[in-house]
Order: sequence, then C-alpha cells, then structure tokens
Amino acid sequence: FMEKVYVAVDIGASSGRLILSKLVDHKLKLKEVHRFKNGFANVQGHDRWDIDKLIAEILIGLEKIKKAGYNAVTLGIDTWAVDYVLVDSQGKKLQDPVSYRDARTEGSIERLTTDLPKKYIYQKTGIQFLDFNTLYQLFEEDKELLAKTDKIMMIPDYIGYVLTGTAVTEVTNASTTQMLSLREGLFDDHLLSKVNVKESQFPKLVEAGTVLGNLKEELKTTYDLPETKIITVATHDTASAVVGTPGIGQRWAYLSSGTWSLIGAELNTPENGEQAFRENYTNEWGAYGTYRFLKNIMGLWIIQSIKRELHDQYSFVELANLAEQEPPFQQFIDVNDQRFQNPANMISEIQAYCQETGQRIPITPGQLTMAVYSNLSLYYANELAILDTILNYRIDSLNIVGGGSNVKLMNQLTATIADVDVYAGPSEATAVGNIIVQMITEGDILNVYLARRIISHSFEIKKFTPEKNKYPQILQKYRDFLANKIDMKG
Ligand code: LRH
Repeated sequence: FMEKVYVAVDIGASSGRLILSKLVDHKLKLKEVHRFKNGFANVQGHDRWDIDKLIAEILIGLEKIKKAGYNAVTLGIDTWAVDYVLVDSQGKKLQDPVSYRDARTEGSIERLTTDLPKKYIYQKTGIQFLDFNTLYQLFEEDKELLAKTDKIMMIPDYIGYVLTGTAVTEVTNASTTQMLSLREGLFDDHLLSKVNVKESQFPKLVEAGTVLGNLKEELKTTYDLPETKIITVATHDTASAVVGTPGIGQRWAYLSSGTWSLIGAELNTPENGEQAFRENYTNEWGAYGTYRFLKNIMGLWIIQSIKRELHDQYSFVELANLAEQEPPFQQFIDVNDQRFQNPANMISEIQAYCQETGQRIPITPGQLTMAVYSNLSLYYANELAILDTILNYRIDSLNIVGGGSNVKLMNQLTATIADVDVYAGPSEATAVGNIIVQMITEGDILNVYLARRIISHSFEIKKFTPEKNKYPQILQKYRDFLANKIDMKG
C-alpha cells in the first residue's frame, strides 16, 4: 500500500509555500514543508518578479519532501493572477515578468477604451476594470518583445511549463486577462487584436483538474527529486481559495483575505448586467464551471506594506495585538483609492489621506493597524450590502479564509457592522483548494460539495456573531463619506 501524498505550491505576492497533504480518516492533514519570500523589485525600468528564484524554491521544497521519505507525489501550482511571461520559439523567457503593480498601466483603461467602450468589453468578458488586467498590460507591452514572442504564458502555466515541458493556459486564471469571452469560453478575437496578439500565442486552454505531466528528467540531474506528477489545478490562487472555502451557511459569501481581499459569491451563471457593471463586479471563472462573482479590495497589502516600512520590527500578530488596544473607527479611509495601490510609502500615504480629509492622523503602529482594520471591515460590510442588491437575496453568512482569517478583531468587526455570521478559516484555504482539485482529479474525492464537508470537519472554523447596536450608524456614515456626502473638515 502506497500512501498518497499531495503537494500544493501556492505563491502569493508576498510569500510562497509548499504544503504537503494527505487524506487520513476522511480528514485533510496539512503540513507546511517549505516557505519563501516573494516580492517585486525594479529591474530594467520596471517592477519585476524573480521567476527563476521562485522555480528554484519549488525544487528546494521538493528536495525536502524527498528527504522526508516521500518518493512519489502529485503536485499543483497556483499563484496570483493577471501577470505573464513572454516566451520565445526556443521555449526561453524573453524577460522577467513585470508585476501588475508596475506603473506602466496607469491610465491604460482610459487609453484603451477611447474607441472600445467599457460596456462592450464588460458584456463580452464580465470582468471588472482593473488597470493591471492582462489586457492593459499587453496594451502597454514593448512591441518589439511582443513580435519576438512565440507564447504568452500566465505565471502558474509558465512554472508548470518549466517543470514539465508542457504548456497550457488554465481557464480560471486566463479569465483574469479580461480577454476571454463569457459566451464562447474562448479568447475573444476582437480584444486580442486590440492589443496585437494572436490566439495562437496562447497555449491551448484547459479546465482546472487536468493532468499536465511528470517532472522533466533533466531537473533530476541537479536536484534530488521525488517522482512528481503535476496536475493543472485552479491555478488562480483566488479560484483555489474559493474551492477551499467550507461554504457554511444557507446563503453564504466568501472573503479570501490575503494580499488582496476578494469578496463575493460563487455562482453557476455569470451576472454581467447593468448593476454589476456599474459596481465593477467581476465574473472570474471558478473550477468546475462556476463563476467567482467578486470585487477586489486592497486588503492586507496595506498592512504588509506598513510592516515592511517598520523594518519588520513587528510580526503580523504583534501588529494585531497593538491594534486591539486602540479604539476602532477613528477615521474613514477609502481603502480602494488608487493611491494605495503602490505608493512610495504607505504610512505617509495614509497619513496624508487623513490630513487632506481633515481627520485624526494615525501615528503609532497600533493606530495605523487599527485604522486599516476598521476601514477594511467597513468596506467589506458595504460590499456585502451591494452584493445583496445585485444578487437580489440577503447573504446570511460570510466565510473568511486565508491569512486574514486569523485576525479575530477584523472578523468580529465585520460580523457586527455587516450583521452577518462570520465563519473564519481555514487560513490555508488556497492550498486546500489546490489539493482538493488534485484529489478530485485523482478520484479520491467525488466533487466539491463533498470536499467542502471534508474541509468543515478537518479544520477549526471559528464563528463570530454580530453584536447588536454596538456601532450605531457607522456603516451609513462610511457610505456617506465614500459618496463625498460628509465633509470631515466641516
Ligand atoms: C490575489 C490575486 C487576485 C488578483 C490579484 C492580481 O492573490 O490573484 O485575485 O486580482 O492577485
């Protein structure tokens, strides 16, 4: 009897990890075997990812797994969305990939949509307008490089290609390009031609849950690796996170809380009508034919940046503890303001924002963290109400997953302001979803419905219930602030 082991490679904007998993007595067991830092740096005029280093870290992690006595594993890869690698006809990358936070796409939406209306693009794709979508990145791409490009590979697809020699374009992540047609399920010719790329430049589209292949033999000459079968999972980290959500509640929504906060519902049919367009909701594709109807919120990126600017003097847990000692709601901040996407200095940006809007300026690490937590919670609550109106039903529970689900303070604030039950955990939902798709592909679990029951029983999920009348009118005041209806200077 050979014990089956699954490995999730989950790489976010700030860190990557390899997580080993087994199914023991109908419960998922997880073990982190390797963790490494990720981040972009300015190279040749652009903020870029060090993709070779990320791949080397995966191989180092696999060596550790072999050393631990596992000789054969299956493995899935998920990463952040929208970014891509340009590959030449020899199969070599032309340059390190540019990060979606690079300044090159500032104003690109306006430039591209002068003669191609937003409404048209939205009706075709159902994807939210974010200036870093692949569509706008390709629009700003170096034309000479594009001419030399044989294949455009999304980040996780490129990693899979380097590891196996086989290239595919997995659909959950491909949907974030804003170039897939909702109706046809294929790249849209018109949108492709707008940015001078051809359909043949993308490897063939595949669904989440297809076998990619085995590790290339030549990698084993440099590394001591186990037999590894790679499965193309839901390669967009957020799609994996949604699969890895327990789905507790009658009418539940999810909040995948990491570098970004992705809040929304899982739908079986897309929702790209007038109201969804106006509210800039997205219909990213989920695993197994679902749609991730959601909104991007700036998320823990703000906290990650503050932590870095404080020279990593405090851990995330320490920052949360300091925040606990401060009162919430001392100032209103539109956390989704573009100015927070990649400021030179996050702390000064927040302080300048409060100064300009005539509000109390957060100074200490605790005050800064509390200001961010308070306003993220307000933003979540506001979006849940918007979701209710678009979907035309009342969401009764919010499943918070990802690293941010460990922040009890935010879970409680969100439950109270939004007046919903919050279920927090698992914090490794992305890795869990990655592994679930592998297990379904291998026939170890039947479907996502059963997988979610397994998830509910495998991890401690904490419930937070709303406190009645704790912060009267706070959400309404925040809405008025966002709509510029209240002037804090007055
Ligand atoms: C989260 C995420 C998100 C995308 C962004 C680029 O890691 O994948 O879903 O919008 O990064």
